[in-house]
Amino acid sequence: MTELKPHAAHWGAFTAVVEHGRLTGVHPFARDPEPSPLLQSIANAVHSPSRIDRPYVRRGWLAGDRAGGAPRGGEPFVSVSWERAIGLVADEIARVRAEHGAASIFGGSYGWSSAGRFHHARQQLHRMLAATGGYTAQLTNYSYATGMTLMPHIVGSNECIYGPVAEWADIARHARLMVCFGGMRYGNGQVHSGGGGEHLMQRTVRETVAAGVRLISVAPVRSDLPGEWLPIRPSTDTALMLALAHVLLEEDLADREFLARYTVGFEHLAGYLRGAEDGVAKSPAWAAPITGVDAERIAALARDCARLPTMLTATWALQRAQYGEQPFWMLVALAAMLGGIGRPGQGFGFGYGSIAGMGTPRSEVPSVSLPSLGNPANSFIPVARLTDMLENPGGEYQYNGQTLHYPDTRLIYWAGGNPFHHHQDLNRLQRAWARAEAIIVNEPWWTGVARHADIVLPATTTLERDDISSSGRDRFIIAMHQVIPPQHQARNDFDIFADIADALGVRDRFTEQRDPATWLRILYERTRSAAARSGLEILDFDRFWEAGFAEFPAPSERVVPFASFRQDPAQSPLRTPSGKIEIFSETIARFGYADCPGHPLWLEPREYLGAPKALRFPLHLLSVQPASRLHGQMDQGTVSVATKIAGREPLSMHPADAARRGLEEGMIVRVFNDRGACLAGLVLTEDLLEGVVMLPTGAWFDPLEPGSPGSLCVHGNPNVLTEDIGTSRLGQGPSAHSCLVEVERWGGPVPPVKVHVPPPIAEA
Ligand SMILES: Nc1nc2c(c(=O)[nH]1)N[C@H]1C(S)=C(S)[C@@H](COP(=O)(O)OP(=O)(O)OC[C@H]3O[C@@H](n4cnc5c(=O)[nH]c(N)nc54)[C@H](O)[C@@H]3O)O[C@H]1N2
Ligand SMILES: Nc1nc2c(c(=O)[nH]1)N[C@H]1C(S)=C(S)[C@@H](COP(=O)(O)OP(=O)(O)OC[C@H]3O[C@@H](n4cnc5c(=O)[nH]c(N)nc54)[C@H](O)[C@@H]3O)O[C@H]1N2
Ligand SMILES: [Mo]
Repeated sequence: MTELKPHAAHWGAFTAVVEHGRLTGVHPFARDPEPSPLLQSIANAVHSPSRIDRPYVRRGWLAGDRAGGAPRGGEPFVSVSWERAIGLVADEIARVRAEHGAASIFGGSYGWSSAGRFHHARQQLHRMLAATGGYTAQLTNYSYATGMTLMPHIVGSNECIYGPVAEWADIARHARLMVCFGGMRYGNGQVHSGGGGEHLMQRTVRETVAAGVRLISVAPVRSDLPGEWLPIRPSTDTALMLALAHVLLEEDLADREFLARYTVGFEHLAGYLRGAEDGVAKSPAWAAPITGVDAERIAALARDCARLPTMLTATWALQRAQYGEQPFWMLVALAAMLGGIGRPGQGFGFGYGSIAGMGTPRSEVPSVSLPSLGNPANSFIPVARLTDMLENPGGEYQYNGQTLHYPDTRLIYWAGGNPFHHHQDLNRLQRAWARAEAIIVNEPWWTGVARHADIVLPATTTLERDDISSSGRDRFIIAMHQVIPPQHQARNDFDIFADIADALGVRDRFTEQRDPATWLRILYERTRSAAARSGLEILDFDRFWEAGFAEFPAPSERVVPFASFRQDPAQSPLRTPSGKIEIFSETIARFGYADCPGHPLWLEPREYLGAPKALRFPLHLLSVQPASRLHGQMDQGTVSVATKIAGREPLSMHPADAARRGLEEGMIVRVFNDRGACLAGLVLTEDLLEGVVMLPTGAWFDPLEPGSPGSLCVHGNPNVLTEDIGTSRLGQGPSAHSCLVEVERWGGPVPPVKVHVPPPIAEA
């Protein structure tokens, strides 16, 4: 018997085809103009051998080892009953809180979880830990931590980063030039956080070009953007933007009126551009050797920007690098010099090439989401300071003008995220990880984080429960009907946490005495009421559930960022100290951070092609988002597997770089630096700047010797290579894109990839 059921993932809505209790296929949502090919990976991921079939405990831990002794990952697991597992978890949470305080439980649990907004693993974990006494949380995200810490100082809000940003329709109508730092990766446009009914990136870009907008992609990689490619060395965009600004200044092309009326501190930047203090004019001739972009071309681009109505954008990737504050701040300064901010389709906005739904019409109705419970511990770290925290209990550090101290972490609980996917310098993480006394993970699959845990609880996937998909960047809310029964002994995170809360005596505080069906109805109706208050009508819950989706009508008005500010800066000031755009920020200057002073400037990263270190490691590694999966999710799915070379993640390289090293297409290579090494399969392409290599994130961490930090990853996870440092003391964001490597032929026998089947299991 074949059944069809509506469902959704971060990579889109679909109809699930179910036969005899198994998912056998998916049909893309009929209303989606550009459904993601990633949908094809779901069926074999859900039914894959890499599912965790029952609760497990690391053998040494079960025998009483709490000191971390052997680094995790190298010891077999022992299966236990659900009852025993819940008891162990509850006892350990109670013990650690009693002995060390709530802040010693690290429950930040960063990660994307899955699309369903009720069974959102991370949110559910936070609610359980809050209900039972508190935990240390993580602030901001890996995506744009640095940008979102900076922007409130500069423009008073973060909409320019995550939206709403200027709409594509306005860009098409009003801009004539769009300069895209980081290009426009269509692969990234496959994904909404929370899932979405519509993917439009390719169509909107096509329509923008057809409307006569000239698109320029400034990037180390020739991206999907139709139009001109201006290749640039990674991490040097700030130098290019400074040189563009220098031309505008010296040729009197800057909009002085705009700068005077809407900004503060331009004179500081102007002095810096002219070299008032350091004697170095930030001219195109200065920027050319840094960026690899010809000086004439820089000057011509500056003149074009001044002559044509221009939109400036940068991908979030630019700020995931050391000093990542600078390109974002400088992009705002450059847009201010051009004077288009607040006009339809001009100015600046980030992330158009980073994720689905940026610049497409959206209604200002909050998405369906699970409310949080207040965290009694009131303790947090900036998201990417994970290893620093584990290494320095009590240690002092700076963050955005504050002096803070790391908590003394004893217990780590992760649900819905994978630090062995997302964190930088995994060998360093692995050593620091050994310091915790207990690590508990809920996961559907044997991912890196599950393999490096003490207690592993098998979670259901979205297909095994009812839920609702909803994203702030999409017009559709999707009913996610349960498609298949829970696989093996998997349980819903909500049920797992309800039982843990129960064992700790606070079940009702966690559940609020509601079952999942009641929660779904309540969460949906909250969004429906909010919509009604904005005059928007959507189906009631029962009709929504029956129809499989609800749709918001397209908003009647377009979003024009900074329009009211432009119209009347006195009446509609920005939420910055000056009420204006801060090209110089007194606040940031007062922090006294040499790595992020009062105005945007060029700071030389430790790792980029111009750094001394490039003599030893002469290739700049970009670990971009994978087009073939979502982060580490569905790495075992058909789409991801099809891209691998002899089972390894593909590393892209320019043919000239390959020739210099005697490498050929399809070879297995070793990618290395002084932090680690991994294997990869070589792909040659002229779509990369020479000196740059690209290895997408998401190949599951597969060390040759599990449990031995520093061991070769045989699969191709770039985070064994990346450096784990904050962007600066201001943002403290991840710096994954600042990474130099060398590549050589792998001469030896090629070890098998073992990470897509379960780790060793021992008899109890
Ligand atoms: N080098 C480098 N590293 C990067 C980046 C980069 O550009 N370069 N990008 C960074 C960015 S922007 C991000 S957002 C992060 C992403 O990092 P993560 O969000 O941590 O990556 P995911 O693989 O999506 O991890 C989500 C995990 O949740 C699990 N999961 C899914 N559904 C459920 C569920 O219902 N219950 C439970 N318990 N678990 C579930 C999945 O199996 C998966 O392992 O990576 C970051 N890391
Ligand atoms: N298919 C798929 N889509 C995804 C994701 C996924 O895992 N899979 N992840 C989602 C998530 S969580 C996020 S945060 C977004 C991330 O979105 P982004 O941060 O935009 O993603 P990246 O793919 O890291 O980089 C995008 C482009 O930036 C360029 N770039 C990198 N460094 C530099 C530089 O120094 N200078 C210039 N000029 N360009 C540079 C590269 O050309 C690269 O193609 O993607 C989202 N979309
Ligand atoms: Mo992200």
